[in-house]
Amino acid sequence: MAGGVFCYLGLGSNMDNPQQHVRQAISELDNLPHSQLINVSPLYCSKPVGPQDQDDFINAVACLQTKLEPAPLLDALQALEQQHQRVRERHWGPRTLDLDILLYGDRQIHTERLSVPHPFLTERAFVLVPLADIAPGLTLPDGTNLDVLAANCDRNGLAVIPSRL
Ligand code: A4P
Ligand code: MG
Repeated sequence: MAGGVFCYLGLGSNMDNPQQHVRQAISELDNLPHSQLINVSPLYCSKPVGPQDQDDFINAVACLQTKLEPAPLLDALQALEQQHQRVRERHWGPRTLDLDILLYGDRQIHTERLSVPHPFLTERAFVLVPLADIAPGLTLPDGTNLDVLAANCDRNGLAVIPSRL
């Protein structure tokens, strides 16, 4: 597949072997229709943001080039979450797989289902650091420099998981 918009997706899991959920989701993203997986950050271990009575998370960021419009892309990502038996019990609670659209090219989207760029993108080290790994020098749609945000964020114990290779 040639062409399409470069999107950045956040992956997160803190249930039932989180590394396996994230690694499997990466290969599933590679198989999405009208899309091509371009790059993936290392996996990171992060302390939960929000409720603290839950396990640490595994997080990563992937770059996908896609011809899917934002709403069909969200549908496809939510279908993948369902394949991972995701149950929505409480907001920001434990989950087997969370797939967020962080950036969709340089588009700014505000619909009932979608806020892009992701509203908490600039506040979360577990997003900023892996995003800066695979998109150094990126300028966000509001003109902010990603590298500056990533360099200055509170990492709160964020740690890279050594590659299995
Ligand atoms: N939605 C709106 N914008 C987007 C977007 N850009 N990407 C809507 C994806 N979905 C988007 O999401 C609820 C609704 O958000 C969706 O139906 C979609 O229409 P959800 O995944 O069902 O619920 P959620 O994930 O609990 O809520 P939310 O607000 O998406 O939470 P976040 O921002 O995903 O945060 N701590 C660590 N260390 N690592 C984590 O990954 N994740 C969260 C969840 C909290 N704490 C964490 C982590
Ligand atoms: Mg989510």
